[in-house]
Amino acid sequence: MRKSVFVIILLVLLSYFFPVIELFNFSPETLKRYTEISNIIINSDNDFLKYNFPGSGAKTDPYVIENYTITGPNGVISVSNTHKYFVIRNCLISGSSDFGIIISDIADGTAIIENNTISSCGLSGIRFGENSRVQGQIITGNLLINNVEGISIYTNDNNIITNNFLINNEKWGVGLVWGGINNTITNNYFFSNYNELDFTQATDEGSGNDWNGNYWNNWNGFKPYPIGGSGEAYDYSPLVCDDNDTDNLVNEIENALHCDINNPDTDGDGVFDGEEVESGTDPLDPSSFPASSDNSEPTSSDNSEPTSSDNSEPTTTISIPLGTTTGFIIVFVSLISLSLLSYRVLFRRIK
Ligand SMILES: [Ca+2]
Ligand SMILES: [Ca+2]
Ligand SMILES: [Ca+2]
Ligand SMILES: [Ca+2]
Repeated sequence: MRKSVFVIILLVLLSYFFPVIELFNFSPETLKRYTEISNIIINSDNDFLKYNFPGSGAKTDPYVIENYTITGPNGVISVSNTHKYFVIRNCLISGSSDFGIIISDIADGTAIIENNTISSCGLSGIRFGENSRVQGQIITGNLLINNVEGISIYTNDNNIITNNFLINNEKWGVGLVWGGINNTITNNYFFSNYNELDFTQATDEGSGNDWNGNYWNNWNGFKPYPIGGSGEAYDYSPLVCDDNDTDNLVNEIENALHCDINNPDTDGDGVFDGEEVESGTDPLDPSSFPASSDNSEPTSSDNSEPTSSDNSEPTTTISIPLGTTTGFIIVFVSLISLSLLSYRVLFRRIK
């Protein structure tokens, strides 16, 4: 009896050190819509048939790869060597060791990648592959958050990247790498994707690409906004957006993340929404906040009442809650004491 109590206590304490990383803060009702799958690998037109996707692959009736959840280091949607038309839509992909979605060598203008949520990938959330032809495709309405790179297009032309949310990706929100011409990158929302080399949120190593009309949270207000990389590109008409509650997160991004546009601290943990998103913590989860932040008292000066977070369906990822340093020390000491105690109890039993 005592032993099992100790085991339970130990498990609870261990879970503090090795917390479960919840991938998506979706309601159970919403999750019913999705099918879990380990990955989707299409390497020929015939491979579309293996998965029984709806559609026929015609331009007017593309294959629809929709409503899948894919998690873990081997989780990816990969499409290559195809001529059929297809759409990848409303998928949730998280934690891949390299790519969320990778496309290589497909027929021009055959792919639409829309409204997916892709987070915590070790390389690119979406990549159009190196040394392969991926041209005239559309990437729209996706949320790319906490990846190393948001969207990376390698040496390819005429792609359209629009209405995406590029949030807190480490190297860049969008990168046109090793070249690429006549790509259009417009009406996207860039927040805190800082390229360590030049502190801009995007990079362009090609020429003739159109970067006009995006939102950049670090734009200084003087046109134009410079894009990094050798292409010397600029956004000549950056978007200006409203931030109702002045938490540094504009309304459009708050809506994309299901935050409250009129409450600077949606989850009431004392840290503003903008700071949470910039730190990679969850603005909808009061147990997730930046480890360094002192959230002993709310930083919100207006005392708007906490939102009941209605029944919106959050799309943001949840990062690992680490707690405070003090909490860490207390738990560490308790864990050691309890381990010693349970060892002594077990040892006595055996004797
Ligand atoms: Ca705001
Ligand atoms: Ca807010
Ligand atoms: Ca908060
Ligand atoms: Ca939080």
